Amino acid sequence: QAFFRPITNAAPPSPTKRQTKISVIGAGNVGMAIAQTILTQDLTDELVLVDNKADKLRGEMLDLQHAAAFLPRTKIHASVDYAVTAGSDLCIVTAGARQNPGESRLNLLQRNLALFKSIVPPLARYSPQTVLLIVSNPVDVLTYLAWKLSGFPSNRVIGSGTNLDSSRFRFLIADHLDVNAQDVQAYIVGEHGDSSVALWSSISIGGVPVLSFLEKQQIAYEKETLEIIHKAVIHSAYEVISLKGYTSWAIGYSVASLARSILRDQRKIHPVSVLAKGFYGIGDEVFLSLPAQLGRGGVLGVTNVHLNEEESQRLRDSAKTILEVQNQLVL
Ligand code: 6V0
Repeated sequence: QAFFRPITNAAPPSPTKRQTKISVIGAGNVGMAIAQTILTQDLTDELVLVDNKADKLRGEMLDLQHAAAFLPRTKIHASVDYAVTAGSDLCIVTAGARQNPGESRLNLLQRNLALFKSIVPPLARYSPQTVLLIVSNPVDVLTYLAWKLSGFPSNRVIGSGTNLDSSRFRFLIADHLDVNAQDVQAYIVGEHGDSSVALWSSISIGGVPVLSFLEKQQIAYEKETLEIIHKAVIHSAYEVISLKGYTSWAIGYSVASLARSILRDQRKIHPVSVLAKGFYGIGDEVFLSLPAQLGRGGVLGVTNVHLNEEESQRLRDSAKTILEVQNQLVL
């Protein structure tokens, strides 16, 4: 006897309602923080986890499934086999090799390249229409590699880039001025790393452009103070890692915000890593963060923010830094 008795004359469910599916590759600290934020924010109908450590993966899957009574209903699957990702709308890659003591960043990158060769082609094969969102570091170069390895158009390959750095930046400015970080419009662009660029000239709070306001009111501001805030942003990841061993919560929220903008077609602007060739005087095939509008098709466009001469130069230098690493890779 069935638990529910079916109602008579029921119409079948509408065939037009599409279910959304997100796959997260790498069930480590970052992948799991992203997965849990996606679940609590009800962003998908189906969530898939993939990792190469079968036991840990199953443990993480069960642990999330056991929260079912407290969460919106989401089907959660996990497998070491990429077939489980078939038909994903969004694939988020957080798998990464850990840096060995004394290992150079370049050597680590070379190992991550080998790893991406085993991850990206099957993702692209099982979900040819998916948007790829890369989180593993160094994120800009790995996003470039994912673009090459997938053969996807560049609008469907995105790196989480400086979306997180910009949130740290907005937090620090908000904290400094005692305002709400959501009212602070401020972008860090360029490399997700030491050569990132803070766009001071375009910062506004509640619609008030900050630097020109200070100048008009003849309020002196120290350039060093601005530099200290930017340096604090660059230093934040190192600080969190030295204190707790890894970063997770902020990157979890940061990537969930990108997933929402993409899957819910929010057309929201995020500083993320995109193919930068042709923008702001960058002539090379390099991925770095620019304020980009995100929607169902991935990257819809890049905002034409006004950069002053110093900011443009720093952005081109940042592109050069990434390119130098990229060119040393043996593909
Ligand atoms: P972690 O906790 O070591 O997790 C990595 C996971 O990847 C582990 O569970 C591994 O088992 C798994 N893995 C390794 N190889 C494979 C493979 N071949 N196939 C499938 N899974 C595999 O690291 P953590 O989660 O802390 O960090 C993951 C990555 O995110 C690192 O590269 C970080 O540097 C990067 N981050 C990027 C940020 C950004 O803003 N872009 C922010 C934080 C971390």
